[in-house]
Amino acid sequence: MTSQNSGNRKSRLPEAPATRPAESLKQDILRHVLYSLGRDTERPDRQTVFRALALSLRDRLVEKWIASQRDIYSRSSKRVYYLSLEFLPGPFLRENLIALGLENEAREALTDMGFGLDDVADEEYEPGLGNGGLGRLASCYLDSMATLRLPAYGYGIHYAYGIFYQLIKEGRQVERADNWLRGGTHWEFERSHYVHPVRFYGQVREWVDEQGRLRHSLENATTVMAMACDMFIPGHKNDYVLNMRLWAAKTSREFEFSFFNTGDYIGAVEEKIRDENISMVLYPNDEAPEGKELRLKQQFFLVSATIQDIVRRFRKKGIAWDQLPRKNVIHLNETHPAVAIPELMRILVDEELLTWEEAWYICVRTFAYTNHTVLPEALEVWPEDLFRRLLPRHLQIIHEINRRFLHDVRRQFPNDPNILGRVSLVHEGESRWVRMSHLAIVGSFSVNGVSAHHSEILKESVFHDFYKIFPERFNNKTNGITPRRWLRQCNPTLAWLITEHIGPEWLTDLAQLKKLEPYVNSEGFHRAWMEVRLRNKHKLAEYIRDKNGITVMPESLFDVHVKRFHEYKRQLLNVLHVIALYNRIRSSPGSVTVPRTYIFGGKAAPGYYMAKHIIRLINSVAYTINTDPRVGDLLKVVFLQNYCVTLAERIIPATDLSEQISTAGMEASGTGNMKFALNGAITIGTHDGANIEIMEHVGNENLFLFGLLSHEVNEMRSQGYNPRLFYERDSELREVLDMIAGGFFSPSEPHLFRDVVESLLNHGDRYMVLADFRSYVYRQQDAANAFMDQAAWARMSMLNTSRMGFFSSDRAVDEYAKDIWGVSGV
Ligand code: 6GP
Repeated sequence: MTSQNSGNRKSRLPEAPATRPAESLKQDILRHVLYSLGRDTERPDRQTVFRALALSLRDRLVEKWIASQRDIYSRSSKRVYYLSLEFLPGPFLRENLIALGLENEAREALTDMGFGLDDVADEEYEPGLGNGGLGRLASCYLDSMATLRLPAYGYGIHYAYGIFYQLIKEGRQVERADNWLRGGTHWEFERSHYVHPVRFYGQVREWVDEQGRLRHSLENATTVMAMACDMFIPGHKNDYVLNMRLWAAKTSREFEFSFFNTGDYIGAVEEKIRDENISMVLYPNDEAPEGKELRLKQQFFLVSATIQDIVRRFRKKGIAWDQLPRKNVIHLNETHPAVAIPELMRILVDEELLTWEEAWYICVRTFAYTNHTVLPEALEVWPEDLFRRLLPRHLQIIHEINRRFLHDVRRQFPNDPNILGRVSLVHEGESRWVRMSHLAIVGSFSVNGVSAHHSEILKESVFHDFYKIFPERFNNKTNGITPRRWLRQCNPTLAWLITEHIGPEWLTDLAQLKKLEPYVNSEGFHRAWMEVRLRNKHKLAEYIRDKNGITVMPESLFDVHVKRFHEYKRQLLNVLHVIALYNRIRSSPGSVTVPRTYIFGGKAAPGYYMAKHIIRLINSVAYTINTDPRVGDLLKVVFLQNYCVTLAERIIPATDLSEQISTAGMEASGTGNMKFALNGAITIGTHDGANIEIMEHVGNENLFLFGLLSHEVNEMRSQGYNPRLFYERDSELREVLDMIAGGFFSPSEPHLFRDVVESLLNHGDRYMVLADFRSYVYRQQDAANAFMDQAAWARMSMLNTSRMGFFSSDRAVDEYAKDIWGVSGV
């Protein structure tokens, strides 16, 4: 029916649009298949259809982005710049469809073309531009900033290679380059005419200008260009889109005529390759980055290009520099971009000719810093020599910041001369190091931790001196996760069930999940809830069969430990318990009544020997157990390779028990813990990071906490912790450790895992695995008992979901906006 022939029915029926959204989407897809991708529209393959759909959505995103930018500009809003060396957005297709409200239309359009939306979505290869928690948090926050319509920009690096692709070969982790760009990008705009010069190396020239001022400039610097690549982040059904701008390195020579004139053509090309290396690869974390010149270069590359962008936008306003903090806030995600502080000082003092005092006044009102770790080895430091060579002017500025800071501290604490050495921005000893966290604290008006517990630890121990100096700067912002990706998208059937009962408002106001509580006693709801969960488990079981060739029982307890591999996260504690269960099954077959499927996943930094070794141990244990006929269906152990956002989306909705078992005091927050609980998994965890707040929200009776508290960890250590005592006292533990050391799981290499046991028994067990073993085993037994009562388990599961509203990244970002940034939605 067309509108022309609708006659007088027009008044009764809503007017049909010229083309239905699904039809217009289909036309766009076909247009992109032909004109953007150069393929035949008759028989496009799935990958082509995926790309064309992505391009069709990008069209819609860019329109909304332009409109959103105009809004920000016309309101002259204060802007938030979120600087992060890592973003881990995951695949975009489903998320963008949901945000744009086009899921059904896309499904219809694709069906029309003979494709299924799920198959097409599976064609997407995610950009792994982050290591783990920190990068994923940055992406959740961008999603919330867009949903809250904040005038915000994400800034990062367009790495050509993201986090490595992990293969498990013969039980071992093998790393492969992650060439995420090989199929081209469909979501971004490369702005090849939009570049900033970034200058490294060279010498500082000091001179006196005509007005008698002492001036500094950099001579003989090497210049690399930063080119913007923009990706769009839509808010949830609010027509608002913000920008994640990622910088790619380009040689400056292409921007100079001399490139074509040079006599040394190959030399020039080599220089191009060297320059463009800057954005080539993301550094895997956990490895000591000291001395990695390229990493420091990356940090400055991001910072310099971003500050130029910020300053360019600010200049357009034509207002005085002292208004910069009123109009902008620059958020430092960890210390990785902290060189932004001396960089802004340099621009204000050296280029804009402000006095030091004027410039510093602006800086400390512009920057805010989030700390994400208390592990001493992860607190960033750089050798002073390297700094001097790469960024000579910045080092001078850091020294001057430090001189003035220490002068003030000396006056504030005249009776504590040792404090100066402790808080100095430069560690002075045999070798000299620039301490990036000290720089970040001194140069920011706000310093926050990422869970209540973590923020207290910062004040009480890690940054205690700074807390005495600047008490007003310290605050807490407990992490959050976006419910759009981590419930609506990854668990659509559960999301649908929830919406059916309480309406869709929870998607942007997660506290609404509370409204589920009255249904907790409804039998029908129980049944539906558990059916959805079981269906999710069936799907994961299929995936496991496809990928690992292992058949697992969907009805068994899915006990899941997925996250980066690090000793403090204690995957080792988990596997010790798995072995203990195995022994119980072998020695008295009736003693284990709840069948379990253990699922592990996660990457270890390529240079982290012990973490990789633990991966190998888990795979060896898995092999032994899965092939032992006495075990049957009672116990299965699965290691899923290449844990990433896409895989997390498969695993989380199918999890019964979520392992969050870090040594107390070591996990700053955790965000995986939140994703699992939101999807109705029950946590087994330590009193650490955000686990503590999860317990406060869901109720102590709806999760399984165990183990030492962080002050007990410290006390035990200071009293001289002796792991051997635990070994000697606990025969079950002893048997497990003796089996590992004796080669039970590595018969062809009996000594293979001896060093794992030695790290526990003879090298101090830094992560208190043995101290927590017994209470972990007890809590695991409680979990198994609880699982036997499926109705009670269902109740716990529903209560977890319904009480997780606090952990939305919307709440977290709203707190940042109000308490730190001083911005509101446009
Ligand atoms: C992580 C923390 O380990 C994790 O506990 C937290 O949830 C996450 O950050 C987000 O805040 N830290 C990192 O990934 C990291 O690289 C330097 O810290």
